[in-house]
Amino acid sequence: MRRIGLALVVLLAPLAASAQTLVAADLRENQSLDGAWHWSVDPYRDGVAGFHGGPPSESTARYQDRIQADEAAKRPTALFEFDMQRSAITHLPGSWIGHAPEMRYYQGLVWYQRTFDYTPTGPGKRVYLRFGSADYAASVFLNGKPVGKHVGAFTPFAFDVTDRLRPGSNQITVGVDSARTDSDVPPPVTDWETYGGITRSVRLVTVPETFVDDAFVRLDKDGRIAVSAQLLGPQAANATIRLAIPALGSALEGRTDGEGKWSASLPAPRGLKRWSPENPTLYDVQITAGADHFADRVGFRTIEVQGDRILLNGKSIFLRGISMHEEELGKDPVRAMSPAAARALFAEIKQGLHGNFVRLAHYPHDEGTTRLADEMGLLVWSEVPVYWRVAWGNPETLATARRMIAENIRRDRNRAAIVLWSVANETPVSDARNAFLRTLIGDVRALDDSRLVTAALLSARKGKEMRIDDPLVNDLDVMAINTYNGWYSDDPLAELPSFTWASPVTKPLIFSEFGADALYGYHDGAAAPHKFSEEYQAEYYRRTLEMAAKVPFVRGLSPWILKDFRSPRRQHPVYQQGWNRKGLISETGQRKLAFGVLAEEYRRRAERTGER
Ligand code: GCB
Repeated sequence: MRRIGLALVVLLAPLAASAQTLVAADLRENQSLDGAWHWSVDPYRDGVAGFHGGPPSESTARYQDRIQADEAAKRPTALFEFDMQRSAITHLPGSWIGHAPEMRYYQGLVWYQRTFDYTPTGPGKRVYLRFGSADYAASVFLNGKPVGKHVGAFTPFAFDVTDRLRPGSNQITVGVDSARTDSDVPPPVTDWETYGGITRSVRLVTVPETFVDDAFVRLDKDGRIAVSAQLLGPQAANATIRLAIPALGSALEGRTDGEGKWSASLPAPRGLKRWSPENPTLYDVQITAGADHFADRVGFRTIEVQGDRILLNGKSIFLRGISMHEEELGKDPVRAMSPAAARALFAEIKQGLHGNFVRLAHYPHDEGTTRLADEMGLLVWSEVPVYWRVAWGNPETLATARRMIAENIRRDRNRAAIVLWSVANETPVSDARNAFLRTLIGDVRALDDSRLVTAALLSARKGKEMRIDDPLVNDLDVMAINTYNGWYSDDPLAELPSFTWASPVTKPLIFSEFGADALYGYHDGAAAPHKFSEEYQAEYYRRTLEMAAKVPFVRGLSPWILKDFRSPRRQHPVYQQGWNRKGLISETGQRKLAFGVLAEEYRRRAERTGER
């Protein structure tokens, strides 16, 4: 059990509601709670437990439903050692590392509070309080009462608060704790910044009492449009339910089973325009059940593997990609990835690099980002932060990873752009790790049989022979390898093209990472340029691309990385200053020389395959 967990879970146990994902909640009727919130730092977690354990005292429990100043005026002897209503104000979503200079390296508990007005929508409705995500563990209180808790930084969660809301002013308090232990996912050491706090939108979402909680609509392997829906609520069982795609003239009607589930399919109409990066056609999809009208925008395409090729809509495709963290452009990012911020980065990939693919590393990104990929026509690799030193033998860790992967897939499986679910990144082979990852792979396949499963693996090396000798390749559809010869090794760059790759199976391979740091503006005109210069990075790209072009089963590339990103591990005072400099653009968006090298490679590839 995590540190803040214990006291809080005990406190919440009788009242905690289980969290719902609420698929396509961003398109439902909602009241945004983004904007101004008070915040208060609580490094010793006094708001969670008293100093001898047990519940916190009145003087420290931040979530009490009262105005401290009024209370203090009424009771001269009342003691409060906090005052949320007079604490500093910030704008959410966005990590606390930008709230104040002293918060820059803070990892721990922070409390947030705001009030909002609520007008009851009448009977027959339910209201959910939904967070896009909170990093890492969040405990939510409404009008002084606990409503639930969520662990994991990158997936949404929603609590039914219908009975907790009151007409007029309501008070919401959230304790967010960013500290992670070795049994968390990801564990404490990563190569990116922990953006503690509420980094995605908070909304009140109103639905009818019985509503479509989950709906998965896709083109299945047999070329049929398939739907699987789940109703929730008192009328969920044996209910009439309809699917309509008006622009295609398609409609289906059926009945849910005793558990509120409905699955059906219909032949894809002739007029269906398949989704692709060149023609990212999306259709309005509606599901009606009782009083509920569920809406989503869905693209239809197939993705499959044949031998060592990847087929999109039955046609072989090469993934011209790049990796990306969830970090907006600018000198002081706070992981506030608005649609505009995501669009600016995607434009660099689509128009700048002539790319058709993005690896959204190393965790689920904002749902607005994956929606944008659907709209702009960028194929997506989506992953969970099962990264480096995971506690493979710990059943709680496995449970966390399984929940994360399920939350991610449920949230996003209507996004045609997503073609690959990845279960892990750079995890050394062991029996415990293999078993852990096989469980995740099984979960992915059970939740979504319309996409490909991959994982970024390590490779073995003997001289210039590179081998993929990870038993997990047998379980994956697509192999992926991160390779850094010439950066983390001192191989001369001129030798990289003569490296060879051998695979134990006939499957497509993606080089899911390769890269070299370069400080924008640092030039080295020497014949053998130094590491960290733009020239070294450009030459590294030329030579690595040459090598990749010689491997016949390479079907995609997502080099590391589009933009320089914050990483506390990277402290070279001249070149890094807390940033991983492997970006093709700097943190403020200036293109380095290597950007042009990759853009030219992708332009030529796209021209050759007639994809532009
Ligand atoms: C990797 C990791 C990535 C790092 C990168 C690097 O292999 O997957 O998270 O940031 O290397 O820059 O070393």
